[in-house]
Amino acid sequence: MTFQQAPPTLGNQYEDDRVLRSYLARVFSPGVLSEIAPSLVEMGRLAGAELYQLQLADRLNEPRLTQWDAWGNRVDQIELTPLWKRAERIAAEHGVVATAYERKHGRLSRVHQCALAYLFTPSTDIYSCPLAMTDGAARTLLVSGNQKLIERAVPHLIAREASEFWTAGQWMTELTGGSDVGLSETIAKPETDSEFRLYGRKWFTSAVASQIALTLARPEGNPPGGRGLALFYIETRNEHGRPRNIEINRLKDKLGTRKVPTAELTLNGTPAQLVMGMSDGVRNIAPLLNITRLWNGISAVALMRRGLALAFDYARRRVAFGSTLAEKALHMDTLMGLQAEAEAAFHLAFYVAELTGRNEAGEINKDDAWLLRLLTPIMKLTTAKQAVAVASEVLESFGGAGYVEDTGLPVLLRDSQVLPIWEGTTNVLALDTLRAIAATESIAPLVAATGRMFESLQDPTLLDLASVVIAALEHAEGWLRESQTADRSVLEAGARRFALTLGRATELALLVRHAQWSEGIEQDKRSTASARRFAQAGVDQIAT
Ligand code: MFK
Repeated sequence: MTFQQAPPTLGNQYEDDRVLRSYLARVFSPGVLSEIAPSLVEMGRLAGAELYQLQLADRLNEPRLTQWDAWGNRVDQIELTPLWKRAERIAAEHGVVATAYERKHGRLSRVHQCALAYLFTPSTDIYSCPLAMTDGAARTLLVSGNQKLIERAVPHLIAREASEFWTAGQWMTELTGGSDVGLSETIAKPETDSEFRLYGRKWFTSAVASQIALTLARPEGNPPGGRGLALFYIETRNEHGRPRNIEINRLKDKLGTRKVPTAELTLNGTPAQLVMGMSDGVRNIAPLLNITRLWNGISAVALMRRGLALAFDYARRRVAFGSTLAEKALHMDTLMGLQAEAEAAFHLAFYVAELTGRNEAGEINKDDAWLLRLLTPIMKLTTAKQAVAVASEVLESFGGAGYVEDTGLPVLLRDSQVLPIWEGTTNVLALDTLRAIAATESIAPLVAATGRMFESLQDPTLLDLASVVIAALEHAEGWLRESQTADRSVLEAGARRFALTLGRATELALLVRHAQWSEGIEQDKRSTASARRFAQAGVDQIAT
């Protein structure tokens, strides 16, 4: 009766993260890295200590909706949990959105911001959801050129003072569906040229406590379909904190992301301003989709990293059959397989962050712009699938403890499971991959980009792994050529396998490039080991 199991613990989540630190050392100059390092050390400290403890203590709390006050007034107030209130303050003060817009380090500011988000996310129970939408809304407004709305909202969306900080919602999904957004039924009735009132029901609106939202609605008389929708800006509450002709009907009872107040809404004459154009709402909201898809990928790698940090720590503490789990070859073989998946996913997510930063800084050429458009859905769908698989194995690596709620472990799996669903399911994004390729009808720029990644390879193992990438991309190219001449259904049926093949091949290419650098500069062969292990799990998914 004297045995007591030590729980897993976390250290500084930046200092302990070999993959993040090695990557940042490659992409940043030493001078810039020393400038940004204090922000990362501090976020790593918070994530491993104060926020993690608060997260465990907050485990049973959930947001609460109060629809009526004691005197019969409709108030529709949302009370967030203590963890989320703290997370909002920390996110603002540490610039988890702002860093990307302040551009202190040019195009690499996006990478710095994603590194902050990566550290922050796993200890804040998906507070990354409102932050992703806030970031996406800022980007969408800036791209829209609507000066009035830019001046009104963007300073709040990127504020560092918590009292000034606003978050944004992205209200797209209706009862007609979350994927086929063109079916949306919400109607916009004009009051002036730019001011409208919206009438309709939004069925799945995440983070409904936000101060503003971007949404789609059909101006009266517009044709059906995505082109007939227009993009609108809403300020959700009046000066008394009451919803502006918005009824919050209920909060969703979801498998995971339980801290996120996801709601069903009725818009009953909600005042809204036109952001740009009286049509093409789907195209105009695309910058928001692409930013939230980037956040989805960063969150996927962040959750994988958290699971593995706990699993590796626990392996050193847990004794079974005469030694610690860390001394068991089979246990460590299992964890190293997961590590390889997480590491490969990390490099793809951060590569898309690099491309996003270059695009935002106006420093991108035509081929890389195409690559960004192609790799954003591919990265989102590939990393999301990896996150679910890794989370499931992480729970198993704890045995029964991984299945018990008050260890704080099961939430990793439940929260990961949202990643392939929201922001475009795997199949919808696989079809988006075909849409992205339509202009070139080939993947030649991706083949050229991976070829450039292999230019300085010397290690024979890495050269072998490069040939795995080349073979997978050749197979994918051949399949694309053949399928383009066949019935459209052939192309669509294979789209998921095609997209996953491109995703895994690009992950391997990036990992191989990094491994060569790490061997040369850091004398570290761990990335090479991960690359080899990742390739063994399979890259080419195409069925002929
Ligand atoms: C952890 C953090 C993660 C963040 C959490 C945020 C939580 C938010 C929760 C949610 O709100 S989830 C709901 C998110 N919804 C989606 O992601 C929608 C999924 N469905 C799609 O993405 C469909 O593919 C789409 C709605 C875009 C299809 O609609 P349409 O009307 O059939 O689109 P169409 O006609 O193919 O494209 C219209 C235009 O948009 C085209 O341009 P053009 O007008 O110039 O021809 C497209 O090229 C363009 N477009 C579409 N997707 C694009 C894009 N452009 C750039 N990037 C894209 N991704």
